Amino acid sequence: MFKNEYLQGLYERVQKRNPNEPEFHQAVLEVLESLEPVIDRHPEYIRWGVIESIVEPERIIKFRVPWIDDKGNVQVNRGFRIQFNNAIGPYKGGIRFHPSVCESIIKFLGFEQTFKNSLTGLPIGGGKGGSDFDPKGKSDAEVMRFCQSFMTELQKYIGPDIDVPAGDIGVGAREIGYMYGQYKRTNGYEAGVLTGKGIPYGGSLVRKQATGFGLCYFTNEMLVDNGKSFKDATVVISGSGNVAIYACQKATEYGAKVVAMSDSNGYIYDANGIDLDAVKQIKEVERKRIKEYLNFHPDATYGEGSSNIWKIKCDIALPCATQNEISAESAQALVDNGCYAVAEGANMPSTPEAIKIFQNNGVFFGPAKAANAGGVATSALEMTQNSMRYSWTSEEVDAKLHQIMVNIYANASSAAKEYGMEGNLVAGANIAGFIKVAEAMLAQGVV
Ligand code: NDP
Ligand code: 2IT
Repeated sequence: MFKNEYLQGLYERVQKRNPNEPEFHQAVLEVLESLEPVIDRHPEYIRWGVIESIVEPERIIKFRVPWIDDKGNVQVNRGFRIQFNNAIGPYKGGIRFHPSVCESIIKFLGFEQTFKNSLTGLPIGGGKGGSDFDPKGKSDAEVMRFCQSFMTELQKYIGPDIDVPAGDIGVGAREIGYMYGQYKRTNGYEAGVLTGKGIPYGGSLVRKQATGFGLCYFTNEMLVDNGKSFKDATVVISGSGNVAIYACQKATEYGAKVVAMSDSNGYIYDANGIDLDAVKQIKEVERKRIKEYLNFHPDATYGEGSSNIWKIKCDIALPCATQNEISAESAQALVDNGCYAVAEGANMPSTPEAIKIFQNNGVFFGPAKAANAGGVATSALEMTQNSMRYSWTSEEVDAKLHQIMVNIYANASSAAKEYGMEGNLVAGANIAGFIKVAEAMLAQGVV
């Protein structure tokens, strides 16, 4: 699998040490593959065990989260926070509430977050957390009690200069608000301990939009660099949550027509272009299923099965739902239908086989670590504003976000070129993200 014997051995050790964690293995394999040319030039990374250390989380916190539902029954969930790497700044990364959450998923997310955060150019380390709690169908009061119990334990381990959680799947402004309230009850006022807060109590303008907007800023750079643009392009976006909604908004502002969105049950297709106000009403206000879109637009169509969205003909695909949502078969369908660009809003949405199909067919491919870094970058801008006790305007935050995404594209592209893999942004993002963390680890002493 690897040309380099050391990397082969290391990958086998990672598999053995972390049994039954396929998502974590997948994320590590992709990074290690990108590092083959790097360690030829930097034997010190092996000599000083830097790569060996980087694949091992600094700390894994795993805890019980008991809470009481509306019927008075005790429910018990499991909470996680994985503090992966703080070589360049406090641990930083989202919290995911979804029934599929387990150690493998939080570990892959924390691992990738380390390199993503490095790519932003801002001083943030990598971490991730979550719970197997399912917010779907729960009352606000149940979500509040769950968040309070979750934070009662988590607050022991976080702080504005230690570890700064934020949102991810199933965690938006409502959940962040409840968790922040509980943190304040236990520790007193500390604005910078969480990001993605509501605007009235220390949140940053544009944080809500940042991942989706940033994805489109990145994609625009990638398209323009290859003689294409969003203008008049047909776009398919999976998911209909935070990232998908604001990707749809920005792609449309760039002149594209977004024709399909989805949730975990199925997808909607609207040949006239998605009516985003309807999607926002269904998802952000009513918290209902995407199928409800037909009540707003009876001329649109609904199909069961979220992966069928990839069979729709499009120029550009923006996967914004979840890991491994694009299989080899879906990737082939996209290629066969003439799709020429894919950029990942979700974390690790393309399987390794899908990525190979895109790369072998000349599809411009923007990997998650680079393409979706706008969310965490704006979280870091929220931390900055909290520290300054000051707020920037929307225009100021948006301009900084835009510049960060332009820089990420430029750095990932130039790292790919420098290491002989021009155009391969997977390798470029992994290498550029890795080198900064590796140098920081070496400089600070490795043990
Ligand atoms: P949301 O909870 O707001 O939305 C998630 C969307 O994805 C929903 O439409 C959901 O459908 C769908 N989805 C979730 N799980 C699955 C699944 N197993 N199968 C099919 N569809 C699924 O989350 P976000 O928009 O915040 O996150 C989406 C992705 O973007 C995730 O991969 C996240 O890690 C990543 N990301 C998020 C950032 C952020 O700032 N929020 C930053 C960078 C990356 P349903 O409602 O049916 O569950
Ligand atoms: O995957 C991600 O980058 C996020 N969920 C955002 C993390 C953050 O700290 O804003």
